[in-house]
This record gives sequence, C-alpha cells and structure tokens, in this order.
Amino acid sequence: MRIDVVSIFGEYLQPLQLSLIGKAQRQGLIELRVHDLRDFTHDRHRTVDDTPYGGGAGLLMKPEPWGEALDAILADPPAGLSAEQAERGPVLLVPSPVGEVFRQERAHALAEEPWLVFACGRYEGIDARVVEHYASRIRVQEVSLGDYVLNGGEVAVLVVVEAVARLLPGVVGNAASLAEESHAAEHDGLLEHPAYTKPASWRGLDVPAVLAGGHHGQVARWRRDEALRRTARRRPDVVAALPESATDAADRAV
Ligand code: 6GU
Repeated sequence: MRIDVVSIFGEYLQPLQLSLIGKAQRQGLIELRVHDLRDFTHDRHRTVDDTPYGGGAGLLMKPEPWGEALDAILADPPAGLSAEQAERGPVLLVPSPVGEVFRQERAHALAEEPWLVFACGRYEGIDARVVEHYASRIRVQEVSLGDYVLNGGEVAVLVVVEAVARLLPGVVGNAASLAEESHAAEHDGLLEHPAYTKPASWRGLDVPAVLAGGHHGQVARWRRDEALRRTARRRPDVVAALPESATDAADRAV
C-alpha cells in the first residue's frame, strides 16, 4: 500500500517509523511518503494560511498550495496499479472534526485500497474548495476521530494509518488475533470481554474459575456474556444498533 501525507509538520508522523508499521515499511508492505505543503508555495515566507472571508477568528489554509501538492501526488501514482485502479486514483482522506467518525468498518474498507492520500489541515482547516474540487476527480472522505477538537490532522493520520496498516496481510504476526478484538465484525461489533493471564490469584483478585475449567463451550458463553454486559454499560449505542439476528436467546437473557 502506498500512503502519501501532506502536512506542514511532517515530524509529527515520525512514530510511523516505529514498531510494526515501521517494520512493514522496511519490508516493503507499506510505502509512506510525507510531503511538506510549504514546498508548494512560491512566496518568500512560504505562506500556507490566510484570513477567512466573512470574518471570524483564526486562519484558514489557502487552496493554491493544496492544489499544487495534491496534483503533484496524483501525477505520480504507485507502480503496478491495474488500469482500473489507476483510473480510480487514490482515496483522499481529509481529517477534520466535521468528518464522519472513523470506525473499524472503514479501516477494513481502506485496507483494500492500494493508495491512500492524507491532507492534514491546521489552523481552522482548509479552504472548502479543496475538498469540493478533488471530490470531482477522485474519492474524498472527510474523517473525524470523535467529538472533540484537535489542532490538526496529523494525529488522526497516525490513528487511521495504524488502524488500516495492521489489517494488511503480514503486518500483524498473528492474523487470528484480529478476529477476536473489540469492534470485530465476527463478534457483532461488541467490545471485547475482559482477559487474564497468570498468576491465577493476584492481590486478592482471582481469575474467573470458568476460564481455567477447560470447558470450551462454557468459556465461549462466559466471554460472550461479558462482552454483551460491558458493551451495554459502556456503549449502549452499539447494543442498540445490533440487528435481531446478532443475538440469540442466551444473549437476550444477559
Ligand atoms: Cl480528524 N481533526 C481535527 N482537527 N480535530 C478532530 C479530528 C480531526 N477528529 C476529532 N477532532
């Protein structure tokens, strides 16, 4: 997968050199290219921001450097795309508090793409014509991490790249661990049950006896019950959205 990121703070993306994502880059599973938006300005001060039309506090990012940066990236596609993939182009992801909330389903969908481009806004965001223009040429998705405000899109890139990259074949050693975790479709999007390792007793707290009992059916039932209870308490929205078909009679008794 090729990932291009445009930012005025490329150093923010250094953590992507660490751990499994760094290793995936060294193995050639991911190619990350970070571009400095200021390289696409033409004035002495390398200006990327300006005051908003209509007034108001803060500065907006000017459209022209974004147009030049994104056009240059689009003109340099990864090698080995099929004709259809080249025609479709990348998905342009624009982190923003006004985007749709980023969820595991979207991470799975993006993991199928050969090419992602991220546009990191700062200040009060990017002139709205940038998204409007590129939406007429390629697929554009504005994505939010949740209902709070960050200073820019770079942290969201860290989040989205990590969530997507770990779904690529070969990035996470044990593929089976992906199916068991919180928000996995295999578990109806429920939160994961609590988990324990040795010792069996620690500071007066014992591991639930059923987990050491060796009865696989009982362990599975206990985990499902705990996942349902935890999700109902912490994320009633997730339980409310479960289709009838996702729960059986034993679930509904929890
Ligand atoms: Cl993706 N960007 C910014 N600037 N703020 C956010 C966000 C993204 N998600 C939540 N708040």
